Amino acid sequence: MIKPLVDVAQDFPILNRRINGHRLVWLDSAATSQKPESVIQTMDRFYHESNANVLRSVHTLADEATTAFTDARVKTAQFIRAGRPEEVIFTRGTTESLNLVARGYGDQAVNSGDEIVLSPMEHHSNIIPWQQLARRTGATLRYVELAQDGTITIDALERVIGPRTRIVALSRISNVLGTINPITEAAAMVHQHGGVMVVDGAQSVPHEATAVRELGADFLAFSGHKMCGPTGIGVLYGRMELLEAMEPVMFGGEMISYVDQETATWAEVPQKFEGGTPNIAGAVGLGAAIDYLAGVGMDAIHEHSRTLGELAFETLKSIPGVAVYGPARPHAAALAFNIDGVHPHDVAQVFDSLGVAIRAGHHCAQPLMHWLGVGSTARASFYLYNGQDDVSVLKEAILETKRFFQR
Ligand code: 7TS
Repeated sequence: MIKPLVDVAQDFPILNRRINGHRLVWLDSAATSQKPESVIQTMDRFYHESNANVLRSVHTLADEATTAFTDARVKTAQFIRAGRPEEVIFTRGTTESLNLVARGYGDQAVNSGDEIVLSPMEHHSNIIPWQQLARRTGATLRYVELAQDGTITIDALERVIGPRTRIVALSRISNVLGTINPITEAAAMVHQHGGVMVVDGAQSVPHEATAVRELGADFLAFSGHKMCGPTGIGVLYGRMELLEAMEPVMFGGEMISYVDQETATWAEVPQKFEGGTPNIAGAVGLGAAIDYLAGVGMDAIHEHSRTLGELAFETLKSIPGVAVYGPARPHAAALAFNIDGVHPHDVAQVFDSLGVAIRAGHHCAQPLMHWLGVGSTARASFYLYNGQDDVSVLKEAILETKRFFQR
């Protein structure tokens, strides 16, 4: 019996809620995770006791707030094994981080005739910034071909990565198929041609131990809210020499060194990219989320997510009239499926009546929906507060949905 990794009732008060007369079963963590009590309390304490703006004033609260904010950056850097804290730039989330790379790095490094390599399984936020970059520069987008089970093979990477490739941008883990992509191999190929590897870690950083340099990531984007942290805070990691060469894209207070009426010079990295008052409480909350995840252990979380993902895959595969997408194994914590003859939105509606929260739709991955040949899917996703019970509830909810629509 696979149990949740944590004391759910104590750590996640929201999961004690009852929805439509049933225990809330949260199978929508790929959209956003629930927040542990420790994160909620840390943010509460920050606003109750230490709130002030950071990196400017010298009074006691400013000092406390600045220390808390700076500590959060240090914790985040250690969590992904960055070389130094300054390689962590705080953003609003994965979307903003990827836009920042495409603008700040892409506009300088990419020229007409260059190629940007993506995959059809990318989230829209790892496609559209590159489409826009290609438009601005005259570069070409190339898509790696997916194998039948939705995986990316080394051969397929070799076919698209070449001397013209300036950027390869791939998710480490798909938010729809649960595929775990061969980033290290892709990075080695693009590095051979002098290009850079951009990793969308929105689904992977919450679920596996991340070591950016071993992974081969030159840039890594992720969001706090999918890893037990608050919304509105995210990270762009970048290798220091790339960040130093990169242009800022948000201009204003705190990102400058010297300003006169006509010109300005930039502050050092990371302040250069963090114009304006940052999301201080968000960063502090992210620090608390990292403490919480590290306390449980990222290797244990990875094992748990994979075990539940694979169990759910097998369980759903054995139900007649249910299509399950993505590889059997390794299968990460997100699982897309359809029930024959029932629209995914109707599936989600019946599930909600049973207290089960899933997402239905295109999951911000329309090119992947085209590749799958469907308009949309239902999706269940798991995290450390889910257990085998929840896989059983998922199966029961599917059987109930089938009965409901057969009546
Ligand atoms: N990349 C991936 C792989 C994602 O799963 C998401 C969010 C993003 C980027 C964007 O992250 P954001 O925090 O900037 O919004 N994915 C989902 C999802 O699957 N359902 O809701 C949001």
